[in-house]
Amino acid sequence: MTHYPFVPFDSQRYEPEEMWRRADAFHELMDRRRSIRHFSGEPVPRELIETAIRTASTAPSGAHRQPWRFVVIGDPAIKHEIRVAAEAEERKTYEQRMPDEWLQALAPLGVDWHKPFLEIVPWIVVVFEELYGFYPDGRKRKNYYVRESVGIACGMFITALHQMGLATLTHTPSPMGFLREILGRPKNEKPYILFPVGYPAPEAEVPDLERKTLDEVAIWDPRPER
Ligand code: IYR
Repeated sequence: MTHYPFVPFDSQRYEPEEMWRRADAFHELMDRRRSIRHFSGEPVPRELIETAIRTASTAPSGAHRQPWRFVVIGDPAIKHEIRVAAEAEERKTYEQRMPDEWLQALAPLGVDWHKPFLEIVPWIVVVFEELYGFYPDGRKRKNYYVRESVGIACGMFITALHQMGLATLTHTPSPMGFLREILGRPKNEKPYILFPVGYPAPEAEVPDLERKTLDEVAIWDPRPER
């Protein structure tokens, strides 16, 4: 096994004041991010999506395998096909597969099986996890921590979109196998999540949610009795 050559780390150090400023500004920016279900059909330049994918692809990954594929759909005919297939699965999910407890959990959010945004948005980005790769001789090459790696990359994708003023939604039409077929992806790739991407519709509304407080989500130096 050869090693990567090691090079000096191009680190960035800020004065304390500047660190506070950046930390607060970034938190304020991210605290305004919301999942949006009402999109505008206004076009979004392809280059912006490219840059968001480049940013996502800087995510850390198991053994640096970068086991993500961002499949981008701008063609209205393919978007239509995705909408029809997603709504068929979602309808079954909402009407037959979801237990009552799940339906009750979703009720306050006002979501249902209708997914018109899949045809309205300028871009759909379907992220696939690459379950394994291949050696040059064709043998399967294992990937590591695929779900974790792809999840992190997706978080960075959402962040990149928000930072440039675009909106998205983490949509998981379930089961998602139809996406591999419609998009003609190979067997070693599995659909992970679908992102409709665009500008929010001017009349878009979001549920007035509260986020958990820091105390609810962060635990410092716990010392359980042993
Ligand atoms: N995948 C469905 C259902 C859904 C599930 C959860 I958990 C949500 O937070 C929202 C929706 C859908 O995308 O509608």
